[in-house]
Amino acid sequence: MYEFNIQNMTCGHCAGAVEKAIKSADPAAQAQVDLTSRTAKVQTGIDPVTVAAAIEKAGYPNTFKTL
Ligand SMILES: [Cu+2]
Repeated sequence: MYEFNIQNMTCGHCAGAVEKAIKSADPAAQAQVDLTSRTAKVQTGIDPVTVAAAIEKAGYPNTFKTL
């Protein structure tokens, strides 16, 4: 499980775009996107760097840590 801190995620549309980006990187990922804290908790079996890159490519620079 990883927690991503996501910049520029300011509305429901952004949260949807972030979730879509996560799923595009790993269709099997479980994602809980939280707009208020601008974070996403993600359960994934793939390299989190790949997930981070997909989120960034969608327009949301981010950092992540392992939970
Ligand atoms: Cu938005």
